[in-house]
Amino acid sequence: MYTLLILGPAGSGKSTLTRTYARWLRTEMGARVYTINLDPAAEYLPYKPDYDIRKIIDARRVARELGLGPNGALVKSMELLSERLEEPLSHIVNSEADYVLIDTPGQMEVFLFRETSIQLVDRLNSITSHVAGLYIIDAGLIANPTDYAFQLLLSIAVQLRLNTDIAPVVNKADLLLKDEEYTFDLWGDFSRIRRQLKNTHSLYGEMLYDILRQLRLYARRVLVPRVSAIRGEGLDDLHRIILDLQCQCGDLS
Ligand SMILES: Nc1nc2c(ncn2[C@@H]2O[C@H](COP(=O)(O)OP(=O)(O)OP(=O)(O)O)[C@@H](O)[C@H]2O)c(=O)[nH]1
Ligand SMILES: [Mg+2]
Repeated sequence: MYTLLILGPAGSGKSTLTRTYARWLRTEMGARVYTINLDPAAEYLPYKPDYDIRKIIDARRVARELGLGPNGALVKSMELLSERLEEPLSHIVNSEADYVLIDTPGQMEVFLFRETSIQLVDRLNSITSHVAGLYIIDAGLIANPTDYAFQLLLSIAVQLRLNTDIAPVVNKADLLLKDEEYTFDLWGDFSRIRRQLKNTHSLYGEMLYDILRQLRLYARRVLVPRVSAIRGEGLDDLHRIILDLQCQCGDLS
């Protein structure tokens, strides 16, 4: 049983990718897939999850009952999730699925910065054979090299935080221009971005320049797949990278 956490900033396409990749795994791979919505504040989901946390924790109800604002309610919901983690976990065990896709909360920081995310990963590691994550980068947010570098930096930060392999994935590839300047090969892109940063002569540029040098050493994946969750494109490449994450051979090509 391979568990995949779908992580990323608000609106990057986590839920749409959960829907599309689950469908692809079922139809193309004949895999048994179990989808989980872990966002207690989700108003609308583009798919029907097999397990929905809102059945036991609904952020809007928490807000009403405790007189909290939207963020306060989400924080409280995460505390409640920590207490009731065994419930979704028992469903995962019983599902006997090949792949478990966990669609995480839109407010990424509320999930990541709290103990809940660490507890979840620890428990998933004890009940499933492999746990990894995707960090979804919104193609609409990488118009310039520093923005792209910053997103890659965040994906490493998430990897550090969760102590789990995380692969960055660019979603909404349908929004990328045809003459896109990135190669989506980290080695090539890092070198190019660093060259550009070096010429900016700003403290920010210099910092990022140095950080990128380190980043090259720690990036778990070299190739960044580009997908369009809405069009269902790029899923073969995505799947290959997800399988590679399982490989313990250390080959990052
Ligand atoms: N153009 C384009 N839009 C997309 C793609 N994937 C998702 N979207 C759109 O991006 C918006 C957000 O998609 P969601 O799947 O809800 O994103 P999310 O990360 O789950 O959002 P939150 O959970 O609210 O943080 C929706 O309007 C989607 O239709 C894509 O591949 N291409
Ligand atoms: Mg979502």
